Amino acid sequence: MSEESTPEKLVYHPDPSVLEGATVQDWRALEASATADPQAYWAEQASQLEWSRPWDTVLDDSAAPFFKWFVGGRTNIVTNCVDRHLRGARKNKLALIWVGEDTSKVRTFSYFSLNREVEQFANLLTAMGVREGDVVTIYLPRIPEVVFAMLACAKLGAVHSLIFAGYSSDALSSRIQDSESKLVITADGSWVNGKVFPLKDIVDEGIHFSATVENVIVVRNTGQDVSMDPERDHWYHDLCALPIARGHCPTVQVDAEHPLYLLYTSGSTGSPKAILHTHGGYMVGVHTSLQQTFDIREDDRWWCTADPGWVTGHSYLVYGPLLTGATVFMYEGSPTYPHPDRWWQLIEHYGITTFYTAPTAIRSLMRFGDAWPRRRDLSSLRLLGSVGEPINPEAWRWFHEVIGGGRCPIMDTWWQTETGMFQITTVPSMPLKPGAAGRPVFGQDAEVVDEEGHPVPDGTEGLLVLKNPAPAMFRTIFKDEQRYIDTYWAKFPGRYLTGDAAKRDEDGYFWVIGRTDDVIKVSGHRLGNAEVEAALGGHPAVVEAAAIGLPHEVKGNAIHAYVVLAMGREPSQALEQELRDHVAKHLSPIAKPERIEFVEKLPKTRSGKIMRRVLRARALGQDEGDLTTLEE
Ligand code: 6R9
Repeated sequence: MSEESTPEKLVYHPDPSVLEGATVQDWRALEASATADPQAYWAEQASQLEWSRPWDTVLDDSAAPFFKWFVGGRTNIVTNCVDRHLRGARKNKLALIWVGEDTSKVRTFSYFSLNREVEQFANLLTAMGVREGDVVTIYLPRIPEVVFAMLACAKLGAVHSLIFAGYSSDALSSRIQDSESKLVITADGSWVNGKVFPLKDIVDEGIHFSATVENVIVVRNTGQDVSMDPERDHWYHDLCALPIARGHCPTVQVDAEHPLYLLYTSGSTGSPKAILHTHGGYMVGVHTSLQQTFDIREDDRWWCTADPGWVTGHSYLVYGPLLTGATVFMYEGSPTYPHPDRWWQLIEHYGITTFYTAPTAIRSLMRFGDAWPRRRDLSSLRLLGSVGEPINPEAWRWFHEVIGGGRCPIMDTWWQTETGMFQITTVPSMPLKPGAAGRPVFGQDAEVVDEEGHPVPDGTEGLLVLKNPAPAMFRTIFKDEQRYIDTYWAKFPGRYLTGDAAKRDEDGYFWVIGRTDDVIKVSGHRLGNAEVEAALGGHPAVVEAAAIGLPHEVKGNAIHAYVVLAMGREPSQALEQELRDHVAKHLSPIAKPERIEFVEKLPKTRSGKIMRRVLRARALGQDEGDLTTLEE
């Protein structure tokens, strides 16, 4: 790869070898034609997949911002992730290689055996009464059964709702209640750095007062004793031994707009919202974006380190790579346990070719020095990827040089739970700029605007908006259409408000800066200030709390909280620790505040809204800005 230096930034030009046989050869031509007619472009992409009935209309925007894609078309994402591969040369190709935290545990599945597992799971779901449109909650760690369960739901036209297996029982319970699901799929536990995280116990607590849950399927993973309610709880392996588990299970053909999944994500205010994705458009968008950006080849071994509980896991650990017919690599554990070379060891051992991870992980591994990766042969790698937050140029260079051996282009993919697929990124043939996500994907257009919605000059920071609908974009917020309109479409009608600040440069590359709303990305995980505040507020010593994100060297952002104590409670280190643990227990360990400061009162507007912006400015020693609305 050649390097060209400009005064403020570096540009990397792809090595000509990257272009040999690449999916996108002439990106300028494709960009121009997709921009000229996005619908024709998307129709062309959709025709690469299987439909049992072709669509009549590519995009129906008559009820915008409620968009419909491939209207009249019928398909199922599983037809395209699994079934179609069974009819060709991929039947005996490896679909999934799974390695446990104990790396002596390895399970592999060809597309043929993946299908057998999915059919079995789907037969069991059918026997438990799961029908088209029903919501099934999945609370599983990174084990093969999470893939089987997701695909089994989709196969039947049921809607899965995954909950990150690091969320607490309170978070689980509110999501189950909101989605009214009758079935929960979980495991006895998950391995986290050599210790068991007790998933089943958390489920028991979380559904204790649930009015809807009738059945719980429990996958044996960690092997410790768990309590089983004989009426409600079923071991997965016992169910698999039943005759009903056997036999062919047809893939239900659904309308393109049929719901595929709900995924709860944090917003600016209140409780998490359920983002709704559908079969047809999502399948087309995810397939196209992965194929183009990571130029998936038949012999690739694709590793996306995300957890299935986040959108990256949905789109690019499970659905995307299976849609492209790739071999998915999945690792149960974390990158630094038991040693900080675990990932590099796995790349070497399994010959990973394409590796997609988050800046926070790169920064945390960088701290351990070059010796760990240098001991490993990483020459199988061909392409690298980054997601979840902006990647700082220092981490980019380390990833590029030390992990990618200076030869692997890095695709920095900007997107969101809402967009379902990449929206701003590069393809391997484009020049790269460390720290810039790149250009809007083909068929998309983006701009940076001021508070009034006027585009700002290149190089100026402003609000990032997307100008076109995209097939993989969410359709609505489940049970809250008004919130869907208000949050994303009301500020600048006709344009999608991303919630991020960005700059565009003179080459049309977008540099994403970070969230402008009350959402914090902590180690790439999306959390809401309000959720952390609610968790703190649940502790009897706390009258009021405010949570903000402050820059952190490894995590990108870390949570800092300000707490007003109840009468008679004294600040102490022990209490600070107790409150941090309280958040870990009642929301998630990933949400544990870095620091808690005890204060007499919080800065508020006259109408009583906490001014987090003021707290942030104070903590960073910056100008506090306009304080005219601050109460006396
Ligand atoms: C995929 C995912 C979305 C928010 C998004 C932005 C940040 C994601 C990024 C990035 C800079 C990138 N973000 N990718 N920022 N460069 N390549 O992370 O979805 O969890 O919904 O978060 O993540 O702030 O608005 P989600």
